Amino acid sequence: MKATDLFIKSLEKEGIEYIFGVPGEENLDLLESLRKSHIRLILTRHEQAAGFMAATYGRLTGRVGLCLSTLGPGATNLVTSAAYAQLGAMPLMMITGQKPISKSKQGQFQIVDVVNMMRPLTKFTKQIVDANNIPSLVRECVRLAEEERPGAVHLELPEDVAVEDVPERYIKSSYFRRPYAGKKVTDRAVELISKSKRPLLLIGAAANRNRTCTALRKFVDKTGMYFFNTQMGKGVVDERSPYYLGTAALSDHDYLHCAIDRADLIVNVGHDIIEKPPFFMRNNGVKVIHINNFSARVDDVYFPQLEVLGDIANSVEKIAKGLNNKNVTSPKGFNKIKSELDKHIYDKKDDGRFPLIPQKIVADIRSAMPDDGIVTLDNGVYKIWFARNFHSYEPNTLILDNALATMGAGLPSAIGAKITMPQKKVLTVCGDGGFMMNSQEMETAVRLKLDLIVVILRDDAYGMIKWKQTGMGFKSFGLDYGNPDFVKYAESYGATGHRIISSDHFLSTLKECINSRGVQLIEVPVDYSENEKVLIEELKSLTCGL
Ligand SMILES: Cc1ncc(C[n+]2csc(CCOP(=O)(O)OP(=O)(O)O)c2C)c(N)n1
Repeated sequence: MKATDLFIKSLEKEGIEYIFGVPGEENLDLLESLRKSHIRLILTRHEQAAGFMAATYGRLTGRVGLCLSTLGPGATNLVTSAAYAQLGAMPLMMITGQKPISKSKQGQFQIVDVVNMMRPLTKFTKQIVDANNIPSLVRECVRLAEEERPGAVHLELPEDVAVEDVPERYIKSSYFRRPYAGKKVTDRAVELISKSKRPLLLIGAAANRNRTCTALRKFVDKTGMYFFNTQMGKGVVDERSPYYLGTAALSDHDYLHCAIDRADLIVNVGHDIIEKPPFFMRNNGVKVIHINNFSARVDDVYFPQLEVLGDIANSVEKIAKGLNNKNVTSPKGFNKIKSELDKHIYDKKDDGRFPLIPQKIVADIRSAMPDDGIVTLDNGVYKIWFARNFHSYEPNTLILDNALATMGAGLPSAIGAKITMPQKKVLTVCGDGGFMMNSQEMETAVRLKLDLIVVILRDDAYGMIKWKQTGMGFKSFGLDYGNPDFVKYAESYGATGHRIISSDHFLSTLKECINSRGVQLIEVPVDYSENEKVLIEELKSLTCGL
């Protein structure tokens, strides 16, 4: 069998549905094998975007997402997506081409040591030097990418290995269960929780798995323990719950921290410090129980006193059971704080201001999107507003990156989400800066005939950095730019463009777009004076006298 046929067949046996990518001449044998396969090639306009799409597929399904590029420049373009998947714990497999190992007539043309370039960004990276190893390497890559903590893996396929003739054989995945935490440690957790006067539950990214969501929803209902989440843990438990205190948009000194500072115990389910810290641990401060698949990385801001390691859902279930006959005292301490928090965060009167304020943009998107609709975010200051003000009702319905926090991922991850879950409404929110970093993927979305809503918040600047610049007391400098006419830009791709011209116009346009076919781009002028007013001035005078 030709090596590339064996490669593609091995991927088929792993259940791979899509390969996102930009082929180069070094991938042409693989492409020919792919042509004969039922795995669908999703051709993109940039390798980075292909990586973001594949990683998002991985994030939403728990199964590895695949992307493809050529050697040298194609592979270097995958670097950011590798980091995105690796830091964000998304199962991603990258396949890159390479010149023949044995002899090449092209000298060192386009040669970069891709395998080593990928080393700090992946769980595994290897050049295939013998096609006989393809079945085991594919299995090993899929296993590693999907296993907790999920992440990125990379295989390089040189042109001469790609055409080797090899026997057909496959390696099947083994049946396995993740190890469970022992009774001694879950009993210890039960004891700490039951002795605590003001415990709080923290829900992080690794809790965003089906079984864990179910276990946590039951845990909250049963114990009445108040909870907050990290940005990547949004939606694990329905945020309409009376026990939801908020999402850590900032690491410190936000309203939510008034509650966190009063807790004497934080039960951390699934947060690890690769995501921006939701709060800082301090010596002699709050105690933390770390419940995760793996041990905590110790850090100046995170040094838990107890670690419950093993399958998270199982640990949560065991602790819930252990708490059966014990009192959890949390509700008394936090109900007043919750109503105060809600008042400060959500009760911002919309005075019909135009350009729109971020709070209004968030509220309109929430009210227009169905409960299970998926919103993906690029990276900009609006991410803080979404973290604070957007209620997620279901797991993985607010897809944002608070680990690498890269710009440019919003549109590709929305495309990846729509391909993965075509039955769901998908909307992306991008700043004008982040959108323009991968806006070429509008063509991909239009070509694939996706129904997608692209909201661009227009402030003609790198707003997030402007906010930080102001916060640091510097004068405004170096962060303003111009933009294309986004409506015409959308139309030039065959998409539909809308420009918001008044405050009420946004919600009605959103509703229209959600019920329309094709790619709908909405340009929304945004008034970011609220960043300074609320996120700097108001929080500066926050005293937590709740
Ligand atoms: C690839 C990348 N480059 C730079 C940054 C640093 N950065 C974070 S937010 C931001 C500005 C984002 O601007 P925009 O997308 O317009 O959103 P806004 O904050 O204006 O809403 C920058 C430059 C980053 N996170 N990622």
